[in-house]
Amino acid sequence: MDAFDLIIQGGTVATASDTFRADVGIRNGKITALADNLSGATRTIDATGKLVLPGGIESHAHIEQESATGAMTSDDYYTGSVSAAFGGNTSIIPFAAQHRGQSIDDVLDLYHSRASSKSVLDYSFHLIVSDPTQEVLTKGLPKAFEGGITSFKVFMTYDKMIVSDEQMLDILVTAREHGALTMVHAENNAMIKWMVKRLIDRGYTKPPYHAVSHPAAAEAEAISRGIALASYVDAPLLIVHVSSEAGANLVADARRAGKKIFGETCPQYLFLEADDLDREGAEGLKYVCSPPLRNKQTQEDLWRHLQAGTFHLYSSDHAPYRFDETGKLSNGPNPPFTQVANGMPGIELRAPLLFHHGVNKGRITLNQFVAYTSTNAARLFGMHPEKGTIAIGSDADIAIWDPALTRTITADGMHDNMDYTPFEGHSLTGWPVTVLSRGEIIVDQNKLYAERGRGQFVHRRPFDPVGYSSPTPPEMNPALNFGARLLD
Ligand code: DUC
Ligand code: ZN
Ligand code: ZN
Repeated sequence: MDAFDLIIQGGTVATASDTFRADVGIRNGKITALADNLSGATRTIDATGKLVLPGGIESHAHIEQESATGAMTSDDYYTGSVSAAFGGNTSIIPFAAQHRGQSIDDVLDLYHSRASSKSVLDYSFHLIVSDPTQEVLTKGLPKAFEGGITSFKVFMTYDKMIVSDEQMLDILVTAREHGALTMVHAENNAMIKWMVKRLIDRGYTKPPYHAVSHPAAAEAEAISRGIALASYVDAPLLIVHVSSEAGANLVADARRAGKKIFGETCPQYLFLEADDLDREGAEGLKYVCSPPLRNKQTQEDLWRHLQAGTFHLYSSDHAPYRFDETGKLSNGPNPPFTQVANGMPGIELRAPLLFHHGVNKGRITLNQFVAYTSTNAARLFGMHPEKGTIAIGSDADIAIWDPALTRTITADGMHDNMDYTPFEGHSLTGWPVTVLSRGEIIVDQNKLYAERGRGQFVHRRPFDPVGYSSPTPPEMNPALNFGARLLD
């Protein structure tokens, strides 16, 4: 019998820490050898001149998810995962959203059923908690953790999703007790609503006013408050989709102070800008997302923070709504900015954009690229080392990249269920050409080989705070004799 099912020969392997020449031997879906000149396989892939990287882990995507206003994303778990695979990803962690009145059990049953029959990639979910009743805090969330869902998101804005500061403290403490990671959409609801009203009252309804109504100050206030709440109960907190310099500075300050605060930014804040909202006719609606696009200076500020290590994650925030009556135009051909679904697609382009603008332009190293697109997510979300690296014993989740391949982005060339891409016409060098999931070739030379529903649920471990110690005990400790175990 052959020693390996598959050998990837002649490539350059890169992990979050090292770059080296090695063949990769795969057996039973796992990496079993890394060495020069491996032989004895049923099948070989010639990776000469190519990069052999851990498959990407897309940890922020909205797939087959209803928003609070009822809008359904255009991608289901099939098209969303296929698009992710063509972008070099091998795992996805979309959101399972609780809307008020729903039990956590029902939410998870629904999302498990949506994903299991369709996803071509391995998957998990972050739970969105919008209704933290006693039942949810004491039964629903603990059961979700036991079921391998060890992270969830809360919103500090949107009337139908927002949690109060008290509710957020309840969730943070519950998460801390179980070893879960809380994620937060941090924007100040009152500041946004106040400005929205003033704008609409004065007739400012076009897409650019979406950005005006969601100022960086609203993000900074909420990030600052989120950090204060999490620090108060000594719980870890991940600030998702940081879009402003003020927000990034707050994350950096908290990290410098040794707090268990983590940050994420997204391609749209590095590669697009608020001027895109001012495109001809209704085109600007394609660029409405929250937090909104900022300006060129902010792009530079966020790059600086990415280079400096402020952020752990770089995620697409894929939130696909088509440019038709099922999506962006569901309230007519020219809706005011308040009546358009928030979000844009990007799951397929996340990693290629960072490769081109980051690695090729010398802004980040190849190893940082691997960390941002894969390893850090695996670590933060309890999937490492099965996922997120190339090591003996890890799952053979691998993306083989051609660093010299240049392609121009078109909506037609994407594999999602969208009718536009906000990156139309951008030319990028460096693309994944072959993608393996647990040793199985699922994408090769622009062709899909994956069966619908082949993806497996990843039962994630708790968030591991080792190495992220907090320097001071929480101020509230003395008052917590009644429940000290919550903060032990
Ligand atoms: N938050 C997200 O994370 N994505 C889309 C819209 C939003 O508010
Ligand atoms: Zn959000
Ligand atoms: Zn999102």
